[in-house]
Amino acid sequence: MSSCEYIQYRGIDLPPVAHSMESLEYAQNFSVEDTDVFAVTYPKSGTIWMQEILPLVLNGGDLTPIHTIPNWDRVPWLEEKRLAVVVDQLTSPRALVTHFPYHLMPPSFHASKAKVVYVMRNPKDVMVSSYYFHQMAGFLDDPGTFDEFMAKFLEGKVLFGKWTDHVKSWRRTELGDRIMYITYEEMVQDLPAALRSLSDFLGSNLSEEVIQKIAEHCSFKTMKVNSMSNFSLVPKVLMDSDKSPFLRKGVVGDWKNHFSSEQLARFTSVIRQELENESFPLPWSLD
Ligand code: PPS
Repeated sequence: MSSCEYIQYRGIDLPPVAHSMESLEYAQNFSVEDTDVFAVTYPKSGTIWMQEILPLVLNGGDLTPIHTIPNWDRVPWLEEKRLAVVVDQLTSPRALVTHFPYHLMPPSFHASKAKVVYVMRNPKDVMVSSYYFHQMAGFLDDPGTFDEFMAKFLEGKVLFGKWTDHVKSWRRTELGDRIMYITYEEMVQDLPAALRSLSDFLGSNLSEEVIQKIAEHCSFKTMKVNSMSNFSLVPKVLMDSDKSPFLRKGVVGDWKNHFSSEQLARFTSVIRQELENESFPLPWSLD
């Protein structure tokens, strides 16, 4: 099994192709503005989908950004090296993404009124998506067998640590109406409805016509052929879509094609135990 060198940062492992100690320091010193909007996700929960959606919801449906700017520069990751390069080109209101758990957000975020869209996805599908991503991404450890990868996922020995720690960290009553929770599953089920909620949350006041237009341009099918969004501009040595495309299946419940009944029982028992004292509702059954 091939393994990669990762940067260790405050308890999490990160690939040096995207992150450096300087970029992480930059994130900590980043000056968050009140008008900023963060899409926050545990990896493989719908990050690039929100990177597609947010600029359009914020700009009234102008497609220029998704047709001319690669997603990593259009809606940069707070913790990645590219932010410092493109920060001056971002127009207000700025949209950013981050995989940071709550406690790693910079001080200026806490002092600001910036809004957060937290996207959560069924952890079983997150794990399956991540398994294939580890096969195609040359900068990540080989995942090994599905069973081996499941063990690493449940122990949190994967990028950005445990899924349960991440979702728990972002359940913050102090954020009040600055945070909106949405699930990948809701977006798959009814994207126009999800866009209406986002439009309300962000005060965009979009017409139904614009909602439908955004839904069409942010569909899996359209994003899969958009070179600004499908990572086809990335060298094959870093992302090999012949092994597995980044926009792989885009469905709910692919875990059913991968989990044995023993793996399902093990996975469910760990997640259930780690969420035992949490009161937030899960939109899907853990079983
Ligand atoms: S990353 O690496 O953390 O940025 O990955 P992330 O973007 O969070 O997650 C990738 C998964 O999201 C799916 N995806 C979509 N699904 C449905 N519709 C649209 N438009 C869409 N865009 C991205 C993508 O296919 C990955 O899921 P899987 O299950 O692997 O297909």
